[in-house]
Amino acid sequence: MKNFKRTTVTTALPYANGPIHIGHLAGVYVPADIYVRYLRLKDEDVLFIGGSDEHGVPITLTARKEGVTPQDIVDRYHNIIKESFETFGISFDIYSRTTSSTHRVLASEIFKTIHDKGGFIEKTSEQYYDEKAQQFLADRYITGKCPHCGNERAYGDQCESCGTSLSPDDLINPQSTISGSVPVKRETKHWYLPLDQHEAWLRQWILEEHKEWKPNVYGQCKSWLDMGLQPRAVSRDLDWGIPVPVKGAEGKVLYVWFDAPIGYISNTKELLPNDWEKWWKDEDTRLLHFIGKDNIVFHCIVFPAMLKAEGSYILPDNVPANEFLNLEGDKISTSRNWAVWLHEYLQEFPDKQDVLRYVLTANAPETKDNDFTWKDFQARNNNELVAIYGNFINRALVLTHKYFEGKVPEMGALTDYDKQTLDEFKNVKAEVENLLDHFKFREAQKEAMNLARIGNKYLADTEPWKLAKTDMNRVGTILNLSLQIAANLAIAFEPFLPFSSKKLRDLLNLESFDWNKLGRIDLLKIGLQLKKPELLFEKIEDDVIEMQIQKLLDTKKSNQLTTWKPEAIKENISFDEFMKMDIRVGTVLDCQKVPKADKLLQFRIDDGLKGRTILSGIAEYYPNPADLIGKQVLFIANFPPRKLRGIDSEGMILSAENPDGSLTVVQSGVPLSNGSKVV
Ligand code: B3M
Ligand code: ZN
Repeated sequence: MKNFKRTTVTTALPYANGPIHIGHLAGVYVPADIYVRYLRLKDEDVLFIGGSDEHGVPITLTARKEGVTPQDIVDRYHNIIKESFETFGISFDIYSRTTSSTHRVLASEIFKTIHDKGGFIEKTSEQYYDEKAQQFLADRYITGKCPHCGNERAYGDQCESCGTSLSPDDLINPQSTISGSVPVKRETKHWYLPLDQHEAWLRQWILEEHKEWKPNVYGQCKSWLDMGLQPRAVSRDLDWGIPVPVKGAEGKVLYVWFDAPIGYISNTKELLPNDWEKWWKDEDTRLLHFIGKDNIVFHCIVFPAMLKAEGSYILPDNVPANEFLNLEGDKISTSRNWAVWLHEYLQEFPDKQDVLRYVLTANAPETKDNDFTWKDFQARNNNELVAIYGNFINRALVLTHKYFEGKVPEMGALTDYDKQTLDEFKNVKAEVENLLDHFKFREAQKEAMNLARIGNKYLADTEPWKLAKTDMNRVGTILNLSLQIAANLAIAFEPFLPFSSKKLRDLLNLESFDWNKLGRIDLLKIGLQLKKPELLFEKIEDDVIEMQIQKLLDTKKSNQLTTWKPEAIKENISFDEFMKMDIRVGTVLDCQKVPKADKLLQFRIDDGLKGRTILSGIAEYYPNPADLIGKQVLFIANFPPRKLRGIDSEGMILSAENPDGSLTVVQSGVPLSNGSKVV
């Protein structure tokens, strides 16, 4: 690899259209933060850039729905998101936003430069226009019938019912969501980035010169390139965004995906007004984009083509994109509220940022989609952070306080076992480095945890508490070595678990702290006073986890209710067939569970005649069957009698099926005579 002088690290700019969740953190921000912290610990020159993406149609839709301005929406979410990142220790050098004036100016300048160099093509096409509202309609602003599934409220870009991607022209009976009127086609001019003209160098640059990119990234680029690139519109007819800065572009703004990646550069410029260029224009700078897999094409193909067309910028050296994180087996979804929101996590698990960071890295979706479950969260906390890392640190500190008044004891002669332990632990630095250098964060964290395992095992095997009566020199050596391992852990875990590392560093009074010291056993000087032990991690109890699981179950239930639709109607029947059925009204005289039959309820019904017994398989939905006594129900009276569990059942009680599959007995809402026919 080339020897770079500095590294610019960017993370995808989240849309300021909602808070962020664990999927964002796992896929983009935690890995990027680990990497940046690692470089900083090695004393390398690195800049970590983040910010909110504040343009685009969805933000205008949210604003319209709430009756506020798009600026109100982005102000609200920018601040929530920024705060979440800060609290989780995502150590940006700057977290700014694409509504900043610096950004507006720079994005316009870059557009103009490309424009003046002839880097765009202009094309006129027909698009839907709302004559009443006097504006062109973004795809999302048009609804109509989906040609695939018949859903009447499909959007111009997608049918949310069957998931098909659509274009507005596919919709049957299109309607404007702004005025409700039927939109008409009108000509409009737009600027396009002719990606087809960039294809040759992109092929060479990615497919030949960047074979080291992660297979998921390289593979996606290859399939885009193999399909052949098309010109892409970089302007839109919209009133929210950065105005297209050329003549004849009134009412048009830059497409959000044109301005958003420029946000990386403008945020750098905002931070370093006089010194930003070397981070973006110097060939000795290594540029890295951390993103999720849905953004690969924009970062590997579109943005590089923009930068190339502009002419003065460097291109990314790597784009370590991740796959997606699922939640308890289902895709994370904002609209279905299927997510663990960071601000909510912090309320429910205050000060446990590192636990989430740890679990998300341990399960990072680096090579395939992965699943977050609360049980796994609990297990990793209790069995790894508490039982291995925390336990080791606590024992080393407690024993030092017990036998040496909390002062680092002298190290005597090392035994073979000590040397063997040291050998194991000496490799850790090189291995963690190698893994981090290749963006293999989960493996790297596992390796750091191994260091804790080594320490934990060392203390368990040497049992210094048993030697205290006979050989204090030996106890001193064991504890010295253990404390040195603890100091190493504080360094090794700093990129992953910065809060715990800081705490551990304080406990150990560890002054000098950098990556290059990793692997050494002279980090703590003899006689150094340590602080009183404090737990690094706490056990998480079952009831806390059950509560989180219940919360998700509740969400699932309410989603089922809101997305539920009645089944399609069955085939027609004849009037005669209907007349054959004898449905009657009756009052429940008695209702109880049939002994030893989980599902059956036994009803005694007053049918206006001699009365009858009916069994019904609904016991699981009626924990208190007696509640039904006195209610008037409907039953099929001419159902052939049959024996169930030795009881004659004479008919069938009518129940309705609920969205969750449970059954409820249909009751008459008005008093009727028992035995009345339903016709
Ligand atoms: N806001 C999309 C997303 O959040 C977009 C990323 C922009 S990165 C320049 O997935
Ligand atoms: Zn559909």
